[in-house]
Amino acid sequence: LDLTTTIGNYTFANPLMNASGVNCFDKDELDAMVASASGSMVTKSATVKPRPGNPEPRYADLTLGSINSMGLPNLGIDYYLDYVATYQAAHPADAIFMSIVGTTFDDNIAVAHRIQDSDFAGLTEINLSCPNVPGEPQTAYDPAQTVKILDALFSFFTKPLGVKLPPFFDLAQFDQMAAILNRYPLAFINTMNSIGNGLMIDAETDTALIKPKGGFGGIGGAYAKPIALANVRAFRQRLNSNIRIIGTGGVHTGRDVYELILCGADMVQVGTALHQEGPQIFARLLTELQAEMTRKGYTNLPEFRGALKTL
Ligand code: RRO
Repeated sequence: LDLTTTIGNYTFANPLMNASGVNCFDKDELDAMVASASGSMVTKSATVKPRPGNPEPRYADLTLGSINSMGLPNLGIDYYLDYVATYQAAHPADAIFMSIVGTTFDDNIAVAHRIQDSDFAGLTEINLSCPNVPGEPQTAYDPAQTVKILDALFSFFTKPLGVKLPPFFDLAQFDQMAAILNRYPLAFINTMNSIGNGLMIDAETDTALIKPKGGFGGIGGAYAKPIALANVRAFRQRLNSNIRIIGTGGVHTGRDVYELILCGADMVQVGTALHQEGPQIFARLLTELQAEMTRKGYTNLPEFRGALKTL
């Protein structure tokens, strides 16, 4: 079976990778991603300066998924630029992604300049959807702010760029956001980030499971899957065909990967399940994806990408 997939001029051996924030904080975690069966990887969303993130506990697992309010802990853009420079020298043919983020407009631009001015030759994902920095809204829920940032970015940024979006829930929101995104030479979008500002409660103590923001945090895992499928499908129906889609949300099995591709995904990221199972999950997902493709008579991804049937 041929599992290759492309974004821009980059070809990947298979569509699987981590979701930013999971298994990508430091060299040890990133090296484990390199050693895994994934087709690519992305670094933790990096700010100009290192950040410690929010007070703990700031992550909890539940049977159906996870809640997190990490608060953007990261080692700073210089750390990740160093890592990818070393990686590129050792793996010149295998492109990876860097995730960047700012907590202000100016910081978004400053961190993107650091990538532009570096030797990084992979893909950049600007995170417009972090739900967990106290006092800061999720950028992409504000269309005017999204336009302002994209206008500024594309005035100087010439490397392949994509945006990480939050989930949307109304068809008018998809229309509005797709019309904005179609104005820019984006290599890809990534839909979606965690579902912002959920709340999970301990049944014995009646206490919120995580500390930051009074217990509010981003929801991932199985809870997210139908929303992720809908977001991939809705954007694939609205975006220019040259904008690729990374599908993220609720992937635990090869069937979940298959369904995101059926909705139009070019690559598929794994967050909560990767955290729970470790990087060995990629080998399992590939085996299960291949079994599902064989069961349906497909030999490559384009044969069923976007081929969702409706009634
Ligand atoms: O670090 C986080 O709290 C975090 C980020 Br930046 C994000 O984009 N999504 C998420 O669920 N957590």
